[in-house]
Amino acid sequence: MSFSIHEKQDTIIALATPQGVGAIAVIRLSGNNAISLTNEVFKGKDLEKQDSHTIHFGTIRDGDKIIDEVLVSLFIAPKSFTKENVVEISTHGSSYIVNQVIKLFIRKGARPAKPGEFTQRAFLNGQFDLAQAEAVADLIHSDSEASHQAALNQMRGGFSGEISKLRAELIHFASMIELELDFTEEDVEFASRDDLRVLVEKLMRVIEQLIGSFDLGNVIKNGVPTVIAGKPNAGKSTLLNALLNEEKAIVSDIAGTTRDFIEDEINIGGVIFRFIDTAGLRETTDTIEAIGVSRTQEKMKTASLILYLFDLGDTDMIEISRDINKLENLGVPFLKVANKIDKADLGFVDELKSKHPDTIFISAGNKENLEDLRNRILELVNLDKFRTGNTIVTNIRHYDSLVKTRQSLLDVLEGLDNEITNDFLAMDIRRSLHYLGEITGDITTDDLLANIFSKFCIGK
Ligand SMILES: Nc1nc2c(ncn2[C@@H]2O[C@H](COP(=O)(O)OP(=O)(O)OP(=O)(O)O)[C@@H](O)[C@H]2O)c(=O)[nH]1
Ligand SMILES: [Mg+2]
Repeated sequence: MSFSIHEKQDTIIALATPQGVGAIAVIRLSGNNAISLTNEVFKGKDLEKQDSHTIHFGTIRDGDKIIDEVLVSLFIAPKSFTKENVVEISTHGSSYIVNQVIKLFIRKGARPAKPGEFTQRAFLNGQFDLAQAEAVADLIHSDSEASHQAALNQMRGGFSGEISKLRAELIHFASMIELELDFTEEDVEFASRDDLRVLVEKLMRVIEQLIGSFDLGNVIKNGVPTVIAGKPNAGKSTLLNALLNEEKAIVSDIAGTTRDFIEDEINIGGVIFRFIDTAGLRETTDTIEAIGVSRTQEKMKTASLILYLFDLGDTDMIEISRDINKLENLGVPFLKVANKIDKADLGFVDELKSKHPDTIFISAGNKENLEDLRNRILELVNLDKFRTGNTIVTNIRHYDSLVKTRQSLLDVLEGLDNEITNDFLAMDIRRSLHYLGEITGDITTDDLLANIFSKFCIGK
């Protein structure tokens, strides 16, 4: 999907609200002719004589036939989202009406918008930079407080503003150094190497911090991968179901019930956790169960958090200590969760409390003490960063460009240390500028744009 010059001038139309029945539906048009086209089918005031940011009541007519009574909002270029003429038509929320109105406009010369085309136009017309445009998509798709915050920070300027500023300073150095190349005979220095180093080091600090935020960002966007692991029959599937409030996984008293892993998302305190119920860990001769067990071990390695679940009536202290030891060696944060408190031996519970005071006692079957478990899970994930409004990188594309920027900045620093010739120094700086520009959209290719905007939904 790339746009020809001609397509960029079309007036585009799409439903901006979700498909289906609702109280109202909003149809959006953008382009030079958005207002004149609407005027052709609208009976009410003459829209071409109205001010920007005004709303008008009237009817949409196909010839003599009234399709609907509507409200038309006008946004005259450049004071609109796309910086083009924009019209928003609020109709009654029936898909029949919406289809009739859109068809009518297409007959009059508008064109159905492609996915993300409104946002792409906004970007191309300088409404915001690329990182902000991508944040619009994230914002629409965010389904938890945490991902919403991250997207909002990014959309409102976030890190791209700071990067743009530093990039502009670096451009200045690049051109000074390139200028020196023209004066090789004379021994002139337009760009202070010390100042350049200070700037590059400052950039490095910003970049490092952003790179560091990516792990957290990723977790916020995709959910914290949390594996429930333990022996067969510990109650792992029961716990998953209890947390989900839904009978998602099969529960039975047959050891080895779960073989493939089952996962689902749960929102705890505004953070999405991706819970993964796994095959119980034991030595087994059953081939399929054995595959399940090895998958469990793989999942545990990549998890952000493990809930180590054991049956109080079926696990002795030696086993528990051995399992905990293994988990500590694995290096993934974990919680010790003792299940089936409802039928536990109280002596054993006391012993466990003194040996492992941080154990959480629950009954998955009776949904007992799950609130405590949820709180402890939330505590383990350090989310203070996003709450303080810090910028967090959630986008793999940005991460990739940041890592490449870091490398080329390191090359610049190394070049300064080794007093390499100006032409090489200029090249390393240009490379850093290129990768920085990829983040803010100062450097774009059609492929890159197509890739980003095709992920949007139509109407956005
Ligand atoms: N009394 C009691 N029974 C429970 C509790 N939680 C689970 N059970 C029972 O323990 C048995 C095993 O539960 P599952 O959830 O299937 O256990 P699992 O860990 O998923 O087992 P596998 O999939 O075989 O690894 C079932 O009969 C559950 O009803 C609990 O809190 N109290
Ligand atoms: Mg199970």
